[in-house]
Amino acid sequence: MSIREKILALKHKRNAVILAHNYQIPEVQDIADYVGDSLGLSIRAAGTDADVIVFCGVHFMAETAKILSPRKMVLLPDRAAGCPMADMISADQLRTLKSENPGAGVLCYVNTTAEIKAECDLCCTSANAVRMVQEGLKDARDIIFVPDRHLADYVSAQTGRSFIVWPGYCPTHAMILPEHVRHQKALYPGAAVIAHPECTSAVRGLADRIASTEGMCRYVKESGVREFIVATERGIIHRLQKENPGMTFHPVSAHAVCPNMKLTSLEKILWALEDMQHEIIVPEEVRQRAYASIRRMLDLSE
Ligand code: CIZ
Ligand code: SF4
Repeated sequence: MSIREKILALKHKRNAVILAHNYQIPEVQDIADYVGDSLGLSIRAAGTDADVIVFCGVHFMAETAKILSPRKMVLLPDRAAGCPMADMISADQLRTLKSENPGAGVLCYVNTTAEIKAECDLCCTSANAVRMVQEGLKDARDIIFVPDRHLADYVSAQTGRSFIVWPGYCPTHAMILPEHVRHQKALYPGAAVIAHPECTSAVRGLADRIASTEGMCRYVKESGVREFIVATERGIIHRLQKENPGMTFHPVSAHAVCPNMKLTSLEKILWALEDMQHEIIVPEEVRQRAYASIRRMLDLSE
């Protein structure tokens, strides 16, 4: 049996569902039941009757799935797959920031640990952050927004609100420089530049469209353009190319790679299903508070 066949047989036996983030390697995306962004995947998983969720992504994403599906077993194929941005703020640091700014509304990006979500009023993704600020926190005099200072800067420009920010950032998106965009634009003058809000403002300023990963997948279909320079983690190009075979996608830089997202392989998915590893545990008290901040976001998204 091939490794793919072994995975599919075990998946059936365990009544498991395999989720892959848009930044995963092609083989992993291709074996998944669903490919998407962190929140979309967690919502899909909660809606299935699977007993086991194999989350091919990074730790905070698997935690988000567990927060939404407490009775399902959630497995992360590589225990070391973390998100440096999510790890840039600790719950103690956030509690200190809150005590320094009493009464401020607290908004967290989905790229945070369950413990951080538990300390917040509201969660957001890069796709709905503007709406969360405009609707969810419209009455807040001050807003603490953690942990991504680039996303905060983008949302601030969109909403006209200023935030109490944390100096977190995504190392992968920070590696994308304006000269990379200019270089690719010179090579491919007919291509539209799509950039993730985790990019620096200098890079965002050169983009034709700023969007989350799911937003990018939608935009390329609607834009009427057929060639794109993609300023985010380059793994997404596999999905973009698969869904739009007639179009051309250029990574903004060969180095726009998240090493954590590349830790998952077919072998590790197989081992995860064989040994039921590595199980994500979120203490129930933390989970309930983290769930509340996600629930408020979902209620505002409807
Ligand atoms: O929420 C996600 O999945 C991330 C990290 C990026 C995005 O834009 O989808
Ligand atoms: Fe974290 Fe950036 Fe990797 Fe996403 S691409 S998991 S934000 S380090």
